Amino acid sequence: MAVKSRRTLLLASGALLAVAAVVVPVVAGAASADPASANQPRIVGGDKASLSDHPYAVYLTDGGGNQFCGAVIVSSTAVATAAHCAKAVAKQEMHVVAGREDKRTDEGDVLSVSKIWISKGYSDPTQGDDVAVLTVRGQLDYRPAKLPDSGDAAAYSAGTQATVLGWGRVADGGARSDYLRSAQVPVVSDSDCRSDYSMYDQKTMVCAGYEKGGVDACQGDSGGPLVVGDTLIGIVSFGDGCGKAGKPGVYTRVSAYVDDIQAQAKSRIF
Ligand code: 4AZ
Repeated sequence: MAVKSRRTLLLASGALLAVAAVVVPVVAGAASADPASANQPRIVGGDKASLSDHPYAVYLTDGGGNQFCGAVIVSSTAVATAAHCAKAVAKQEMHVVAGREDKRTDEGDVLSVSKIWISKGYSDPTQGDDVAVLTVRGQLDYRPAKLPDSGDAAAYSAGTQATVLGWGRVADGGARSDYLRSAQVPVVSDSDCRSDYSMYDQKTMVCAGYEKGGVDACQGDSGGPLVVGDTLIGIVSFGDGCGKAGKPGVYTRVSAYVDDIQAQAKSRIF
C-alpha cells in the first residue's frame, strides 16, 4: 500500500478504475521527475520470473477478473496475503489464480475463497499486522513456500538478499505487468528503516531495498511474497512510492505470524 496521497491506488479494483485513471497521470509525472527513476525505466527493477522456480507465487482477482494483489501458497488449501488485500474485495467475488505466469493465458487453476482470516489488531498497513490467510475451495496443487522458524533468524539480518515476486506495476504510476516478475532486494536494518519510516515497527515489519532505490515492489504487488530461497520472510505491505531513494519497501514480518498462519493453513471449511 502506498503511503501519503496514493491510497486510492491500493484497491485498484474495477470500481476504482475511474479514480485511478485520474490519479495515475499525476503520479507518472512525479515519477519521471524523480532522479531515482529517471535512469531506471522499471522501478521494480526486476525481470520476468518463472513459476517453476517459485510455484507458490499466486495472484488475487476481483469480481471483474482483474488482478489486484499477490499472495503466496502456504498449504494445499491456503494462501497468505496482506490484510489490506483481503479486505479490498468481497470474499464471494475473490479468486486465487495459481500456476499462471502470464495473466493473458488461462493456464493453471482459479479457486474461490471459502474463508478469510485477518490478523487480530489489523487496522492499516502502516500500523502493522498486515497479514491474512485465505482458505480456498479445492486443492492448490503447487509447492507451498516454507514458513520461517527460529533457525531462519539470520534471514532477517541486514544485507540478506531476498526475492520479491509479483504482477504489479513495473514503474511508479506505470502499467501492471502481465507476466510474473521478480527482483532481488537486500534486507534493510531495523535502525535504517526506522529512520526511513517514522511508523516502522520492527516486531511486525521488515524493510527491503537499496538506499539509492531503483528496485522495489509496487502497486499491485501487495500481498505477494518476499522469499529467501523458498522461505517466506515477508509479505508486500506498503511503501512511499516505488523505488524511491531512502524509501525501501515495507513488508509484513512473517516470523511474527507463523503460528497463526500455520493454524489457518491446516484448517479447512467446505
Ligand atoms: C501498493 O500500493 C504498494 N514500494 C506496494 C508496495 C510498495 C508501495 C505500494 C512498496 O500495493
